[in-house]
Amino acid sequence: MTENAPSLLLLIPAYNEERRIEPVLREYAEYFRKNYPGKFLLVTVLNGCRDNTLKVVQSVSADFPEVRSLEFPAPIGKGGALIEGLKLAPLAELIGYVDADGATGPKAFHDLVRRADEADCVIGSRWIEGAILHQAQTSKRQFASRVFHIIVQTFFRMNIRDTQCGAKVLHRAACERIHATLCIADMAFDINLLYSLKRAGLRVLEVPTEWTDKVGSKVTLGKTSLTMLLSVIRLRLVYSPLYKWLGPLRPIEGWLYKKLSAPQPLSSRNRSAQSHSPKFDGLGEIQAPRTENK
Ligand SMILES: Nc1nc2c(ncn2[C@@H]2O[C@H](COP(=O)(O)OP(=O)(O)O)[C@@H](O)[C@H]2O)c(=O)[nH]1
Ligand SMILES: [Mg+2]
Repeated sequence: MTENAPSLLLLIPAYNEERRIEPVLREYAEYFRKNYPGKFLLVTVLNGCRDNTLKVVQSVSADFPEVRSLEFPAPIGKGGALIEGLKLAPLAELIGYVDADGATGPKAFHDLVRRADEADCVIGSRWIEGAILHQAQTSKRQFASRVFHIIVQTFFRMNIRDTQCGAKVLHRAACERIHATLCIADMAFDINLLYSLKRAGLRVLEVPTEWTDKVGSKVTLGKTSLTMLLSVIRLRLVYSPLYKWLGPLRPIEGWLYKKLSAPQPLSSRNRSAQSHSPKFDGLGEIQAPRTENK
């Protein structure tokens, strides 16, 4: 990495993370201060937290001004939070995200950033040679994620071994090019992002990463898996010629997400509604995403 390292915006979606997030933010801020020669900004994207996550983030911001927060009152989900966070893309040349629990450490994330000039988007992978995995997931969870992987490969043919690793980094131009196609608000957001990149003809590079499973996961096997399944089926249909005939089924879709207590996918109607007055602790008004392609 040269002195002219690209400016970097790191997003951390967080929901009720008061117990896990503080050491992660401090570790990232310290690491990137010491080891990253370019500009670095870390924005946590919170929504509907019922605990003190915001206060915890603010206490870290007091020590590290490069740590900021964006807060939405509505339950917009991890995907919804990232869709909003990615609107900050004009602030940096590279935009990435990781989980709030530190499953991807700062060095592992930096390793993805170092490879950024090889692709439009670089993603951490736990399932290719060279990955280091400190796995503590139950066998049920491992089984569910393998089944999900097979479904995703069958539907989307992306040939990506690990779509769900929470660490990804993309170039601003790639982000701006696909942003309008992002709509999945739940944990299947990553599929939406990767498939949009593929459809836009952009290159995704999978890089082996180091990953440590953490306790306190927000994933509940039943509801989260069903929601993700519903979202990938929906996404597949959105891109099929059948979609225009499925209008009458839309209320059922809405009902299913409601039953699963899951955030609704964004339509062109609620895309703008969702953006209502987020609180941004930091750089003033959020700039709208630029839509022009580079
Ligand atoms: N903003 C936001 N973040 C969420 C939501 N649900 C989960 N997350 C975040 O998504 C990330 C991944 O969640 P986690 O529980 O670690 O999932 P796991 O690692 O797959 O077990 C964490 O940073 C969570 O705080 C949500 O509804 N809103
Ligand atoms: Mg996690």
